[in-house]
Amino acid sequence: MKHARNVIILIVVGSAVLLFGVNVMDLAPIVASAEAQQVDWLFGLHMNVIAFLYVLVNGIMLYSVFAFRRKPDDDSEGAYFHGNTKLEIAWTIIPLITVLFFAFLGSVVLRNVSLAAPNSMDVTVTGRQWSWTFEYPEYGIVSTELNLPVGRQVNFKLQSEDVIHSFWVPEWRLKHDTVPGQDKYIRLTPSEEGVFKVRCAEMCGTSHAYMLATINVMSQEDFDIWVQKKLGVYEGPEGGEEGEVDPVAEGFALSQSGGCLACHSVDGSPLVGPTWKGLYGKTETLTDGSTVVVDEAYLYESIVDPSASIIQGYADVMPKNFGDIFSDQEIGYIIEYIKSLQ
Ligand code: HEC
Ligand SMILES: [Cu+2]
Repeated sequence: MKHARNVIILIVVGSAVLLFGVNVMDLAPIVASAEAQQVDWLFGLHMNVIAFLYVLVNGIMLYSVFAFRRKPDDDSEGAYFHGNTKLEIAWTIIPLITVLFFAFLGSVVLRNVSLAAPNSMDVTVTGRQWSWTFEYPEYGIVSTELNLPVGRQVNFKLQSEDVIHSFWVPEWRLKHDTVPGQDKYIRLTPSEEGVFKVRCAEMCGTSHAYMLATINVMSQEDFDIWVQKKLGVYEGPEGGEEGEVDPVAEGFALSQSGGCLACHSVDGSPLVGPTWKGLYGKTETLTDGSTVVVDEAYLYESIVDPSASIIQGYADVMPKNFGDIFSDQEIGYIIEYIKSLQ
């Protein structure tokens, strides 16, 4: 009885300390979606149960190791016993009920976070080695940044053009694979304005680590303005900074968000594609043996129609849809950026 009392005290105190620690530590990033709250609640409940079980198992084990260790002058054998039906039934039934209860809670949360809202907006997310693009069928827009109005549910359709990627936004508590040949759907309601990042959470080749895209969650008004600007029909007051765009800086930003820099270095080292350093004005040899001097027209063609001329020693793997993703003005900025890399 003395041992039972000691073990119970050990487990109560140990659990209290560990549960306090687990709940005080704030390891997760901020919560930026409506769904994240329920996910965090379920996750927290799991952590508490796991913390208790950890103390239960290790507490009993450590106590036994110390309390029942062999005494120096005692060479007798321990008591023999076999089986304990009540105990065995208890340690089968209790975990079974616990696991079933969590399965139930999990299915309730899953149902809640995947309910369709009446005004949800469709966005098609396409992953490819190594960039993301976002299509808004409702508006006829394609973008390399994910801009969304705060508070409106988004119905994401996830696709991949090549290998398995994973669409991951920690602040939204959202992660879902994109699988070639399949459409995956997931719903989410951004609840915080701000700038976040999409990361790829599935090792997908050389530049996997650079497969990032910027998310801007903004007010409905700002989103409407962005849509109009994208469509080229914006008539409101010109934003102050709009007049003084630095083409090279803009080109750099687009090259980064467009995923170009995952395949093209700017320091002279060849990656999957040729480096952009010193590219402008250089004479390139194509696969058919012919040569071409890199000028603006050639750069433009290489970007919108990469298959038209393949550089010797490289494969025809550059994405073919940059002409749809970028406006001619944006491609102009990228060309200015490439020209600046002498
Ligand atoms: C998946 C890798 C990949 C991505 C992403 C990519 N490229 Fe390429 N790019 C290549 C490869 C490989 C070549 C060489 C074969 C060819 O000519 O198509 C190339 C060739 C080029 C060339 C011609 C280079 C030369 O040496 O003549 C230009 C210009 C270019 N890319 C621009 C871009 C821009 C701009 C982007 C982003 C909007 C981009 N690329 C994104 C792989 C990529
Ligand atoms: Cu990826």
